[in-house]
Amino acid sequence: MSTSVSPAVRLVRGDITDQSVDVIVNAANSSLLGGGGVDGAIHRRGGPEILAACRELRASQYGKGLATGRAVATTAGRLAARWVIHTVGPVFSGAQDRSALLASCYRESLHLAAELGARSIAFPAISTGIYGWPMDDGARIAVRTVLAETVAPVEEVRFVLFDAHAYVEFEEVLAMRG
Ligand code: AR6
Repeated sequence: MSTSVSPAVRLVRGDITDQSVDVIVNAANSSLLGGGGVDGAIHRRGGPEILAACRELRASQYGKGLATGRAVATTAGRLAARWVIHTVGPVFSGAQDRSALLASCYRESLHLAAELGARSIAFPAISTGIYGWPMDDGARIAVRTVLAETVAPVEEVRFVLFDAHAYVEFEEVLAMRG
């Protein structure tokens, strides 16, 4: 009999570019050509190889850019990871429920990581910065989505939270198991 288990979830306070994991997830935009926040930090620290790979993806498969909720992998350049998975979170809207798109970012990234053979993956709190998503709801969607997935060989999912507020929100949600 085989048993299917969700990956172990860990919370870490810090900078995602410091993490030693197989996959670092980037909160990108659909251009895939860089930006601020996590995106800026990953390209700065990871070096030009990542941007070159992104440009190639744009030229070959994503002429119009990567759609919101989707995920795509590149080299991690100089980062201590094997791959960067770029995903495009939704911009928060009070008028329209875009939660399914945010959940899709986590789900697609996890499944792509599993396809690559990754055992560990680090996520930032996608959409909770420049894209304006409230941290409590962003944390709920992130934790629920990850706990609902079975994605062997991924064994560890690390949420890397930049500040104390984000850490506390994720801690609360995780204590309630989503
Ligand atoms: N490590 C971990 N978390 C971080 C880091 C870091 N180095 N830097 C910021 N955060 P954001 P978004 C936190 O804005 O909201 C870019 O321009 C931050 O405090 O990076 O999805 C892209 O190109 C927040 O909680 O991503 C897009 O245009 C969370 O990470 C747009 O921003 C996400 O913040 C995407 O916006």
